Amino acid sequence: VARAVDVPELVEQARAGRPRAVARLISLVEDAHPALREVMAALAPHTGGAHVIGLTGSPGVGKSTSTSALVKALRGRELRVGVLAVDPSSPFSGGALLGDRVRMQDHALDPGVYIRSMATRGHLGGLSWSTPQALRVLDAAGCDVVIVETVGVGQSEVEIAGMADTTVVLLAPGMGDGIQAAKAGILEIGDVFVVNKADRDGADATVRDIRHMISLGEARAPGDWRPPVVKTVASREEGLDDLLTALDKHRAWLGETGHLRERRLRRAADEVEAIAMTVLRERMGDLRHGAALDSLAASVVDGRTDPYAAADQLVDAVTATAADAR
Ligand SMILES: Nc1nc2c(ncn2[C@@H]2O[C@H](COP(=O)(O)OP(=O)(O)OP(=O)(O)O)[C@@H](O)[C@H]2O)c(=O)[nH]1
Ligand SMILES: [Mg+2]
Repeated sequence: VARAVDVPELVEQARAGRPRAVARLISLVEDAHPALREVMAALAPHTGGAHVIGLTGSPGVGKSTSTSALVKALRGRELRVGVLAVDPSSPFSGGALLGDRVRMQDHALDPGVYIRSMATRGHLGGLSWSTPQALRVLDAAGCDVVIVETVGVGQSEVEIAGMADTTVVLLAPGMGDGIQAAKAGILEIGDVFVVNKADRDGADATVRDIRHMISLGEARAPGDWRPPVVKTVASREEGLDDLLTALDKHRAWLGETGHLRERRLRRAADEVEAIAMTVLRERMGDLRHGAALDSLAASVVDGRTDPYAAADQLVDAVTATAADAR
C-alpha cells in the first residue's frame, strides 16, 4: 500500500534544499509512485537551471574519483551540486556503489551537495524513464550542476549522453582505451575528453591518440564544437581547473549556438515518448489480460482477419481506453 504523500509540502522542502525531501522525491521516481504525476507537475516550473554533465568511461578509469574531485572544485565556486550515480546493471540501490559512497564521504556533511545512487535494472521503463525524472528533481531542488555518473560501458552510456547537456568521456593511459572508445562509439558522444591517471606512463600518447581519432571523425564546420582533451590526476585533484574551463566553454557554446535548446528539446521528446510508451504498454497489458487480445488472436487463427488489421484494432482499443480515462 502506497504511503500518502503530501506533494506540495515535499516539493517546497526539496526546493528549500532539504536533503530528506530530495531523497524522498527520488525514491518516488524509483518506485514509479502514483504521486509522481503531481510531483512532476509541481516541479516543472522550477526546472532548466542546472547544467547536466554526464560522466562516462570504462570500469576503473576513475569516474568516481573524478566526480568527487569535480564536486570539490565546484563547491569551491560555491555552486550547488547534485550527483546521480546510475548503475543500469544492478537491480539494488546502493550495493554496487557502496565503494563510491565511501569515497563520497568527503561531501557527506556538505548541505550544498546531494549524492544519490540509483539502480535501474528491472525498473519499469528502465534507464530512459527514471533517470530524467531524477534529474528533474535535482534540477528543481536548485542544483547548479548535476553530474550523472554511469557504471559500465555500452548502450547505457549512449543513453545517458542523450540526457546530458555536456558529456565527459574518461579514458586512461594504456589499455588501448582510445581504440576501445572508438569501437564502443564513445568518441561520437564525447563533448569533453579526459585522460585521467595522467601520472602514469603514456598519458601524452593517449592524448595524441584521442586527438587524432577525433580529427578523423566527421568534417567539422567552422563554429562547430571541437571536443577538447584534458589531462587529469583525479586522485590528486590535478587538472580540475582545466576540466572546469572545458565544461564552462562547452556550456557557453551550447547557449550561444542554440544547441542547448536543441539538445533539451530532443531530451524532452525522448522523455515524453518513454512515458507514453510505458503508459501504452500498461494499457496493452490490461487488454492482454482482458478478452480483447484473445478474440483478436482467434480471428487471426481462423483466418477472419490478418495480424496487421488485428494489431490496428488493438491500438485503437488502447486509444479508446485512454479517451475513457479522460
Ligand atoms: N594513479 C592514479 N589512480 C587513480 C586516479 N584516479 C583514480 N585512480 C584510482 O583508480 C581506481 C579506480 O577509481 P574509481 O574512481 O573507483 O574508478 P571508476 O571509474 O569510478 O570505477 P567503477 O565505478 O568501478 O567503474 C581507484 O583505486 C582510484 O584511486 C589517477 O588519476 N591516478
Ligand atoms: Mg565508480
